[in-house]
Amino acid sequence: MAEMERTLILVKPDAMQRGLGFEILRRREARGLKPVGVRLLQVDEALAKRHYGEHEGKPFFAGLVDYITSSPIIAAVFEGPNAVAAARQTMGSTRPTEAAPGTIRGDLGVEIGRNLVHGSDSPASAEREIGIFFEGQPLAAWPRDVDRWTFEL
Ligand code: D4T
Repeated sequence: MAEMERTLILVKPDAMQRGLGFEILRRREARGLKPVGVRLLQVDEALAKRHYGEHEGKPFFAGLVDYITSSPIIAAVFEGPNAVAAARQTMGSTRPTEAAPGTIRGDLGVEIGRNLVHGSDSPASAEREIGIFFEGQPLAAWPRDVDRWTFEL
């Protein structure tokens, strides 16, 4: 079996406003990834800047902070073999018009600044981002009866 990983998913404000929040989580769960943490929260400016720190100074940064703080979001942690790559693939390219059909962004989005969802881009980013969004909150390590039918255990 491939390395077991955890990844952070954010359902962004546009997806929440459009009633797509649980559809976006459902696609991860249906793929076989196991939810081990879920929160609904309002991101404030400080949290947005912590999460998107690598983009500070770029022309789209102010819009990005306004966007991510504009409505509540869902932060979720999913676990599985190759969870980071699987979640990124299910999400599609950052620019929705370049995202493959069948992906969340390819099926549901048109604008890069309204691209519905975030997923960690590496196991190291996932660890950092889970630390930001689930600080002090234990994740659930739970055995799922279908795990052996989904993962090569
Ligand atoms: P996130 O981080 O939101 O999951 O998106 P990606 O990992 O797919 O893409 P990213 O880090 O390169 O970009 C972060 C975020 O900034 C927005 N953005 C990006 C934008 O509004 N205009 C731009 O030109 C770029 C490059 C979209 C995602």
